[in-house]
Amino acid sequence: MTTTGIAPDRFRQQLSALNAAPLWDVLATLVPPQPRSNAVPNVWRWAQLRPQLLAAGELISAEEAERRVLMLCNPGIVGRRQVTDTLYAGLQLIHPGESARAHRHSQSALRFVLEGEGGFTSVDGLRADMRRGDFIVTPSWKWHDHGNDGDGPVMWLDGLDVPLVSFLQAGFREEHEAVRFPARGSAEQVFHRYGNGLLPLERRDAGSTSPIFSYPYERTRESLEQLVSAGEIDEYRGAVVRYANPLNGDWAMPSIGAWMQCLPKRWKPLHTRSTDSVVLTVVEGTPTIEIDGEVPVLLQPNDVFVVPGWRRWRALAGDTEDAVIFAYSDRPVHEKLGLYREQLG
Ligand code: 1HN
Repeated sequence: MTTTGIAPDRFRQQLSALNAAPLWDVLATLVPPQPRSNAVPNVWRWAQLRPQLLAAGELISAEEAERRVLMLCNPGIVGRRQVTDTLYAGLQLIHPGESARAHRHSQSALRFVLEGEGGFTSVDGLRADMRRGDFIVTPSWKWHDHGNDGDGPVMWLDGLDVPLVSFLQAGFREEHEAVRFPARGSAEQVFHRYGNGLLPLERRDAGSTSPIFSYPYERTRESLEQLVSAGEIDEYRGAVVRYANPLNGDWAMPSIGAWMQCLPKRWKPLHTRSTDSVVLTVVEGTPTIEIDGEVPVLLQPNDVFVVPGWRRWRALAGDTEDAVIFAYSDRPVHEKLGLYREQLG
């Protein structure tokens, strides 16, 4: 009994009927002393998923599926449609001659090309050819369709901010009337206008996503190579570059940050932890991921790995070859909200 004579259970029932509840029951979980991601560290093996993706290719066409994708489902998250608390990841397949029809949505997407020749994606009718290791952005609300002019399957990793946009209930989606958005040009045109350290004289472009939407691996690899030979190695991430928006120097996408790291062989980085959750895949070599409290995981090319936020970790190359890792995370959101924290060492 309390001083007012109400039994605690009765009190909670009365509150519940009034759609209210006592904060003191849940304060510690509502405002935890430090982040506790629902996601768990996990590896998706390319050797296991590639055959399943090809099997999907026999079950359904890209046209029927709209997007023929295997979602990567974090085993720690109920509902299993997301790879971290805020991010989505999937593996997409497109066969020669197929079309993934034009649509647009407010969710931002990235493509990281894993395998195949002749694939392409178009953003508002500007075509980007897809080669292994290329990073391609589909900005929020831009029309996009994919195709394959080659003679074998093309596969890539999709990264989207779907869970974040669902949380905000800010999602819209539209189908284009045509399968393909009318062709207008190529990603190279855009590079010549906004890349090369050159920009249009007058700034008429708004928008929070980089106008450059294709970052070919050839150029990224060259930059990493130069950093490694110049000895410009970050103690935590090796030689590292992030994909940038040339208009403001920010991340290429407003909600997802992406970068590429080259870890020299036999080199031991220091550990870090940060509030963002990271999805990574291996481009070259066979790096090991060490996360505190977990068994180290040796990765093969195209394996996908998730490091949930606020876990102390590092990625290191083996003894015989350098490793190259592509990664994306929700870091830009943490930064914009003033929530980003990291602990180095
Ligand atoms: C989407 O539009 C694509 O355009 C891929 O290729 C994956 C996952 C969720 C929602 C939209 C694409 C997607 C997606």
